[in-house]
Amino acid sequence: MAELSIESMDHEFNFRKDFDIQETEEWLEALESVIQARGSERVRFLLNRLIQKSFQSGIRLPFTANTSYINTISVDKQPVYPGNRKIERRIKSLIRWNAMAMVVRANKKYPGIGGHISTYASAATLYEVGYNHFFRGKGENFDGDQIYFQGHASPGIYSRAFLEGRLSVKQLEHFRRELEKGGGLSSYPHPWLMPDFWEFPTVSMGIGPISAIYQARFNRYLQDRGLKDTKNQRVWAFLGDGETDEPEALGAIGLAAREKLNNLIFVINCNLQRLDGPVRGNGKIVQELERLFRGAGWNVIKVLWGSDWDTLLANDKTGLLIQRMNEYLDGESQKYIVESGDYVRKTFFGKYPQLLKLVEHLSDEQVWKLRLGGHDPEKVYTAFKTAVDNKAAPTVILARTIKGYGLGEAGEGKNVTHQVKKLNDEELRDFRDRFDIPIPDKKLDEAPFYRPDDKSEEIQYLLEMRKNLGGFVPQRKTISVPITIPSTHVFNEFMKGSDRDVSTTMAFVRMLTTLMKDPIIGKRITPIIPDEARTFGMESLFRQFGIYSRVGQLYDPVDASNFLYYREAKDGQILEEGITEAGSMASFTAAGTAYASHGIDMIPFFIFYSMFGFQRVGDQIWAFGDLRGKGFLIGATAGRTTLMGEGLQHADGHSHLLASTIPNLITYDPAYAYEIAVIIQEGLRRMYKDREDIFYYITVGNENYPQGAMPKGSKEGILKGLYKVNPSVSGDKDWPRAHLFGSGSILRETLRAQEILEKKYKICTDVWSATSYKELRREALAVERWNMLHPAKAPRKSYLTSLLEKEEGVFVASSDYMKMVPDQIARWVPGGLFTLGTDGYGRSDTRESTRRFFEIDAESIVIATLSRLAGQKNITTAKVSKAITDLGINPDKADPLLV
Ligand SMILES: Cc1ncc(C[n+]2csc(CCOP(=O)(O)OP(=O)(O)O)c2C)c(N)n1
Ligand SMILES: [Mg+2]
Repeated sequence: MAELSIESMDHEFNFRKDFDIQETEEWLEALESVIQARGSERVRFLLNRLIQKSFQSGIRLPFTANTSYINTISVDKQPVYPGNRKIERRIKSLIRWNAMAMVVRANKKYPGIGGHISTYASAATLYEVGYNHFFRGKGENFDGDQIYFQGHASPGIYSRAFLEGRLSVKQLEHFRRELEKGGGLSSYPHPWLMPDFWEFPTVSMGIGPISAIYQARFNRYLQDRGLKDTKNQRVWAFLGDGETDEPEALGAIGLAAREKLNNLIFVINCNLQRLDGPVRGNGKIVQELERLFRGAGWNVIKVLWGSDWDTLLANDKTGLLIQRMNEYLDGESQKYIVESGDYVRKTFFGKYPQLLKLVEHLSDEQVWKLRLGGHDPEKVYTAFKTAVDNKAAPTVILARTIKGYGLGEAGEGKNVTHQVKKLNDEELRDFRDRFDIPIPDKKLDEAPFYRPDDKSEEIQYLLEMRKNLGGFVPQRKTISVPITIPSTHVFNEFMKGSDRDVSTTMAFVRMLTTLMKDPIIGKRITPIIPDEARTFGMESLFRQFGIYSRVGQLYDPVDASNFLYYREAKDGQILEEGITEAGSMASFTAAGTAYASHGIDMIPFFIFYSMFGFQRVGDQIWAFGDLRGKGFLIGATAGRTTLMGEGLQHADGHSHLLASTIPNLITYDPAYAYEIAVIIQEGLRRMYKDREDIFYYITVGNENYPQGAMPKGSKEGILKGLYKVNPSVSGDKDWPRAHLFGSGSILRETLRAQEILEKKYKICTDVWSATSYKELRREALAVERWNMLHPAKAPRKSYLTSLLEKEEGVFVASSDYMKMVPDQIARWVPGGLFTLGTDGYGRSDTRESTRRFFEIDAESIVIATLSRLAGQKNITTAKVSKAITDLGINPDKADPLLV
């Protein structure tokens, strides 16, 4: 027998091989009588015993995590619908209309401005049942549910807010034209752009679902640590079926089940289509998702068929209708939407002639209109109600819908529907008639917005329902009472420096530990680590602060006798996420936005291998910026040559370049513990006291060296990005002059170069610590721009210009990052800046060897400096040639960028 898929195995098993129908009937009758007499618990028990017995007898049952392609909840388990179906349908129709009109009007006026009609059209019932009966708003004593709306459904969400009286016609008119006078509406959910409205950016697919999972988990963390009562808050995540192909979308579903997050509900809108075409033309996306979620341990609710199908299913005694439902492909299913009722009758029901009888009383139109589950409010309500009542696990609702529902010829179910932005007159008329919108014919071509009077039944009903549920959603509110940040003395010990060799990572960990002990902010600090604590020397935190675990520690840890044992605890403070940077970033997001989503300041520190930060989870970091998140990203084991022996997949030489792309991210590449202390202290002040919507990226290295003492008056320079850390010591005023910029551990190479330059080549050399090229550039650009726009006013001077304008000589920067990083400020440096950096893949080797390889070590800095001086005719070229020989530099070695 050829290998069979799970579905076909199922169906072979059930139907084709039944050579003793009578015996089957007897078993089924017996089962039925147990159901009647003893109930489902007993049935479960007996079936499990039978399976166990079969297994003992060597019988292997086909594995399937699937159930049949029918609704999970049977009709008899359906609760009574609590709302007024008729008014709710009217409201929904109006929302559908205005959502469509927003996109159509915008594109009529500005062709190409974009927007989506078909996504909301398919999801309208899912959202409306939620709005009228489930989504709880932020009330007096309750912070409401956290709802992740599907990004492309935004026109529908705006359209509802319009009916609720929260948005004006003008705002709707300015959908996707935010620069219009009076403002407009952003294309998708962006808290950065609409900070009082949107709470969670979701439009980069996959980010919504993973964020929602970790949000639900973080709510538990707040609860278990006694920081906030979040017991009744639920997290709803709405996503597309196509979106589930994003690794982030399903990558963390195991965690949600393991943590028994019954406060989490996924609603997957299974319209079977994505942008280009079907999600699984040759298969069944719902079944595939069911397998994955059930396998992971979720409560799966399929909402596939509307009430119209209940009678058909009840009338079918052959089992063939379910069989037909099981076997037909998504590609076929999509075709039924664009074909006629006659086609559906012939090909869907007609495949098994017995099934034709089931629909013989229905007209072709009625056959075509047999409604799907996701468009039937009763079925959707049933699923949502079951989900919120579920106590054991997270729930996923797989709701079968039609993409572009109601668009008819304009795109309903068609492959192009995702891109439909315009409707012609006839299509508008059809849409109006189908949803019964009171727009007269003569106005139709304008697709005007329509909102009934405030006193109308519809508006009254909708407002009443929202009032019952605690207020409008979405609504973003921020904290009113900020946390007090600790005073300077917490950081004092780091200002003096140390003779002992210490890495900046070790210094940072010590600082973090001190902060975690602070009586006020200590509890709010959330260290997040993706299985690298030992790499960063953070294992001491395990015992002291505990690793958060909802169940505590149910086993005796293998290292229990050690002082620093692996301690899991219910009130543990550390989020040890395991090997998932994406998951850790999602936790960082939940914590860093708690000030808005929970009204409580949390201070997350996400400490990661710097190479697996920006280039791995960069999009989530971008979303964090959009979210106005607060916190510290710590890129540890940073630098392309500072991390020894690891080589090209580990050695980060570009995270600072990637970090420079995030507008509200403040980045630093500090060399000394005191610099980190100054930066963190300032970060706490700016983010948590002054409430700036910024966050921090700080790189720390694992090279041990004596930590310098903070030079007097250097605070401003540390924060602004550049200060003179070691002026020329033995230099003579008449010697040629040079300035060396160094950052992170490469500052030490710069200091060594200074010594060589002064002692050996009589160059008067100053060394500067460049803590942040990004900060310097940002300020210089702002000043430059101001001067450009204010020609008649006295020009302003940037920090960089004021700092360097009186300095003479050449400027050379050396960095453990790509040359582009220091190059960011080159145009404001007098005479230009010559940069050494780590462009290229590099090698795994020692620090010394890789620094020579990349030409960023002291000797290379010396050559670069002399070469610049020769270029300015301050020294002879012969002197440079001699230095190349003396310092053992091979002038013909391969360019590290290319090898
Ligand atoms: C990461 C990412 N890749 C691509 C896109 C572009 N995109 C927007 S919508 C869409 C199709 C969405 O399909 P589905 O998830 O099924 O949602 P539906 O509109 O069908 O509900 C795509 C590819 C995106 N927004 N994010
Ligand atoms: Mg889809």
